[in-house]
Amino acid sequence: MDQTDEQVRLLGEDGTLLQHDTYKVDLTDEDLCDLYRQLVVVRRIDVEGNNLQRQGQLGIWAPCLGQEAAQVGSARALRPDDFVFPSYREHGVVYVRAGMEVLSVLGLYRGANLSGWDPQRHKLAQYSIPIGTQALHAVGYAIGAKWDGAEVCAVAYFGDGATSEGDVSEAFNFAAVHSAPVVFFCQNNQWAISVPLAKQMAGPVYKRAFGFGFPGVQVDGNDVLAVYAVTRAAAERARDGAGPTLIEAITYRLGAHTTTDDPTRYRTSDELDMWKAREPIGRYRAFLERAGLWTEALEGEVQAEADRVAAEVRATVEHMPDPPLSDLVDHVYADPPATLMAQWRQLEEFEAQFQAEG
Ligand SMILES: Cc1ncc(C[n+]2csc(CCOP(=O)(O)OP(=O)(O)O)c2C)c(N)n1
Ligand SMILES: [Mg+2]
Repeated sequence: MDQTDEQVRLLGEDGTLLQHDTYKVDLTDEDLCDLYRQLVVVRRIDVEGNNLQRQGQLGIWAPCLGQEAAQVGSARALRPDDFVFPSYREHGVVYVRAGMEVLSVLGLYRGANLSGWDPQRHKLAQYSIPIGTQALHAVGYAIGAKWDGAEVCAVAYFGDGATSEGDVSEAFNFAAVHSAPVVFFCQNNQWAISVPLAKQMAGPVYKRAFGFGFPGVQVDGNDVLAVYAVTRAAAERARDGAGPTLIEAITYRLGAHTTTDDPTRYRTSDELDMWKAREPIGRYRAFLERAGLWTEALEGEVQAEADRVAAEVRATVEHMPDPPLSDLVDHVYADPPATLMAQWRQLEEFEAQFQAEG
């Protein structure tokens, strides 16, 4: 992977399969169809997340609408023993890696758990809300794995806005100096809440890697096959001991930043329409049709699976119990300080009043 100005693409916007000298599609027909299922199911989970928030069942939701190919393609390229460090929008990564463990993500956004999954179970760290911090976590993990002689890589997912944080640059530098087996996966969705790309940077993200001493590659993030191929190569490179890679996946956040945000206040409908026309699932379906793999039967199976998952999401989320109040103070300190315990006792007394009132 040499420095290049080229954006890697394997699918034309009409679904035509493109030839590439370095990156090839080597998935079986079955895998190609399964990829479609995952894209459709992830979009459906995301739609349910939005709906459940609007119905008062979730406190907030961060939609991944439009970013399904970047997430599903990259996550599918990893091995079970690689370790993933997501930000807060990677529902597609979670679904591919951990299946219905994605329910824990909805629980997190409901306020019903504290990102309650065991990171070791699926080699998947908890969501990271402080922007960019997980890039450093991934590098630390990768350096440790290298010292242990483990043939695995760590993958850090972050956004375009995160690259304005010192943590991400520090992570790049540490990874380069230690030749850490890490893949930096930047989903450049053009916006950091209401801040457009042009106000964050004057050059493309992937080129920064060369300044730190490792390769960067830009990929069409709405092309699931290109994302898969580029991520697989970067992960193999890392596991082979050749060090980090920065992948910049060019995509677009079709939804709001979160359900608390109104993007009509800061971006034009023309821009949105342009990106809607480039959304990843229609393009991939067009590819399957051209390849003779799309059938009514496949569509029926995929939609039935999406319906089943959506029903499970709704039924589970609506019945998630409230967490115990003590979650506010548990898990914070091994030895809680007296001031915190005093506040906790005050809160208990306050709550007890209402219990007495029934
Ligand atoms: C350290 C830190 N600073 C500020 C915020 C508030 N914040 C939440 S999301 C966000 C924008 C992030 O944009 P980007 O990295 O492009 O990710 P995207 O939301 O587009 O996926 C900001 C500034 C935060 N969560 N953490
Ligand atoms: Mg962004």
